[in-house]
Amino acid sequence: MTMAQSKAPPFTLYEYRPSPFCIAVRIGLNECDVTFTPREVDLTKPRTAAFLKRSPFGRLPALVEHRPGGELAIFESPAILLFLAERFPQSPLGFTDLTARGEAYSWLSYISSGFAEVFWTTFCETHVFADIERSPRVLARARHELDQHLDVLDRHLARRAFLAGDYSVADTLSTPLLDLLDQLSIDLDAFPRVRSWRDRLRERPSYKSAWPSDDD
Ligand SMILES: N[C@@H](CCC(=O)N[C@@H](CS)C(=O)NCC(=O)O)C(=O)O
Repeated sequence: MTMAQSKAPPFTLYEYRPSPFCIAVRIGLNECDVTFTPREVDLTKPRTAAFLKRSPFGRLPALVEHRPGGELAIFESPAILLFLAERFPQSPLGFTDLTARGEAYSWLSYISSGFAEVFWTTFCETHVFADIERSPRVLARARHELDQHLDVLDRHLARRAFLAGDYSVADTLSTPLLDLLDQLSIDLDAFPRVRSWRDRLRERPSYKSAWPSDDD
């Protein structure tokens, strides 16, 4: 359980704790000061029919809001974060105006597609695939592309503290991915503004309380 009690209806987060997408949703819930029940799903076991109703492809995270008339289930981390931004407009995830909304949508979309794609290719080639599945050519190309993405991000962040100006859902989704950069031996000295951005994200209370305690 996390953060202070809120008046919001209860939520259940179905998660796989090491997943950066699940950690991003935890951070998002914390930003909204929402309490939730965590439910770890064992990825090695078949998903139950009840779970597949909530997340049709069996993937994590999935967030359920329990309402008097039934439940609302949302899957895909970007959709969950956008839902939280709309559901809790006064929270730091809420949009101040249409401009903020448009910019946050753009950056969230980019992080969840372009950035995540090249990031995962690099990550799988170095940490997930067995030796026989690895391709030095694919890895070299993905690493090169990842450096290009980081370079664009670094220049973008020269003029702003966060991706869309103010803190937004795009930063929430980025945070756990930035954490994993260390495992890819990426030298952030070459991208100092990305490093400062990551430091700012790590300073947020929502980040510090995103990891479950043993009591959870
Ligand atoms: N695009 C999805 C990705 C979710 C995802 O890939 N989750 C992984 C854990 S990191 C998962 O559920 N894997 C199990 C499976 O695909 O069956 C999101 O952002 O929520």
